[in-house]
Amino acid sequence: MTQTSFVPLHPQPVEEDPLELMDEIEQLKAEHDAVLLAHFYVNGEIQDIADFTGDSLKLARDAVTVTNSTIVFAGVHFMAESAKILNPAKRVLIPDLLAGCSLAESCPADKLAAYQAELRQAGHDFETVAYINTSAAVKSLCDWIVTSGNAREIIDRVPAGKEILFVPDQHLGRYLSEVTGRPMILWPGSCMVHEVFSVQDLLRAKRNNPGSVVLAHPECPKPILDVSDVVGGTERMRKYVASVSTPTIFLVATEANMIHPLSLAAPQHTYIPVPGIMASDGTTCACNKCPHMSRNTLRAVRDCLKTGQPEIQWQPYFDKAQAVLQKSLLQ
Ligand code: CIZ
Repeated sequence: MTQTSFVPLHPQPVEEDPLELMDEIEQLKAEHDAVLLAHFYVNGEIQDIADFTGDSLKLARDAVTVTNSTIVFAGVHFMAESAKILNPAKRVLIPDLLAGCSLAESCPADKLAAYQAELRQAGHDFETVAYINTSAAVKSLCDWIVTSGNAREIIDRVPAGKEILFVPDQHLGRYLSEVTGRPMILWPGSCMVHEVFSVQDLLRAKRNNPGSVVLAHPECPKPILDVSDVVGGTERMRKYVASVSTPTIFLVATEANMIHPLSLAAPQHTYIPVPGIMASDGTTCACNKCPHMSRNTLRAVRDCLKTGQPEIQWQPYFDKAQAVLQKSLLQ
């Protein structure tokens, strides 16, 4: 009988010890004068070894305070791009260049420019407010940039006589229009993670967890927000749970990795990711995990520090985007 050796169809990457990877990252950071920034939506193990964690607003503000020559941004592309735009002299690395964003993809710069021209032609006198989840090319076409953390404050700065074109998240725009009382023309984009929550499952979860409190991100559609108790971005969620001392069950309608910083900020509570409780076999469903954020692995962080790639390169439209980002996030 001939001996055949087993060849896997797709070679699997060799498992690496997470603790060794963490040590290697620490060493490479020191060697390359690098600092690691991690968004609340990346894997907890990366948040644990980061120098700074937070939402886009906090991380953009942290990035301008660092003295290191290299910034590694564990997040998605538009976040690393914003860090580069605000720190042109620094080298900005992103662990995986393919870490994109469904919202940013829903609003290409050429389509936005055409729509703005159409609106002007039709006599609209407006300013364009973009959610930070947009490409730098889109930011360069806008008057203001908002994050979930500063949106109300920025919308108050848009002159009262102007209409507002809000891009790209229709749900966040609708919510902001309601809370600020400013009518808005909405771009029809949405986030693939926040779109998947089901009202039925959320109501069932509330019934199964008497006394629970629902935290929802304003990127969720209105029917979810209508049955939620606290609506806010990730930093607001974190501050909210920390302000409650009585152990509480929180049902969390946002990216599932957010449970990590919430548990660190207020370990006395129980956190249940909203879609997780609806899986019929009792396991956690992964549909509330952003596939782009998940590209940030310890191995990818290590490799980008080791090779200096992928690096965010300065683009001609960054100059215009810089002025908008600075006035919106730093002033
Ligand atoms: O602002 C951010 O970082 C995003 C995208 C969401 C949030 O609420 O933190």
